[in-house]
Amino acid sequence: MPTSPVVISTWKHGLKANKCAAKLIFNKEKALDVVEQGVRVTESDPKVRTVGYGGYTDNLGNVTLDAAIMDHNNNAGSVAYLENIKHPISVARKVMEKSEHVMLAGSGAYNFAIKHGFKHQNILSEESKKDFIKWKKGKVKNIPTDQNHDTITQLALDVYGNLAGACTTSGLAYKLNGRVGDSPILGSGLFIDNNIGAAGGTGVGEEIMKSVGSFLIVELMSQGYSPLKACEEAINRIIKKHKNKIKYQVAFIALRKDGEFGAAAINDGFSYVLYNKSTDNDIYDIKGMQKNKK
Ligand code: SD4
Repeated sequence: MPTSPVVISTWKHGLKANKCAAKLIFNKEKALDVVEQGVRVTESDPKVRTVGYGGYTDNLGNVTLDAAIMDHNNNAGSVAYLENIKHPISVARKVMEKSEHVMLAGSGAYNFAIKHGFKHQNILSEESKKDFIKWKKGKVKNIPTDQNHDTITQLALDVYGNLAGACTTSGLAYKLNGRVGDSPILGSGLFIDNNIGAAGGTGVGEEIMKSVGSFLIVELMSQGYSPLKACEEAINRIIKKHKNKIKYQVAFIALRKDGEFGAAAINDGFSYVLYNKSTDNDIYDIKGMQKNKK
């Protein structure tokens, strides 16, 4: 019997990506193709300042991209510190399908992409260049939270009952050159177990990596936690480790094999977009779990 499809994406800006993915999944496309096509919408959008083309730079003025993709057969691919390629998610998929490896980084990832037909492209937008110059002059101290934590992570359950996920980001604005976040690290920014469920993260990657958040959530679901409770437990563990008020954001989304979903965040301000049999790409705002609000 066909499964009722579900697509869930992080952040309000995930709306366009979710709409694209929802259309594909409704038309019985496979979850893997759906999430790749879905997040490519965000990678192309220069208005989304922390994903793909138009993303904020690192501290040297370079746009460096991280991405990962995982399917229902436990196949995975990822790229880290990839420069001058517009669609890192598609390179990640190529790594998964055309190499014997899971992860490629830096110039190796770039050369692999070029070898497989991707075009060298300048992905530094005029706006990101101007912002970098302002930041260099000390005119920009902090990027507002809502503009600096918007990795797109998208999870999908297709009509065949299979799960897949993708996440893609330019990482933290003005990060130290060479910094890689959670997004390309399997189990941190993304994890899929087709027998259980899928999970993905967004926000400060250092915290997500140290808690191996996405793997934790899938593992908790395998122990009987609902997707919501599993996301809350992963967030709570981060909160508990910090005695002081946490000013930054970390958020997780989860999707179980049966279509049940959940999300949780440290602070207010996180939202996700959902498509399923009862919701047509509606945006849901999440209340932060931290008691001592920033
Ligand atoms: C990272 N989690 O590189 C990603 C990007 C993000 O706040 O969500 N930025 O840490």
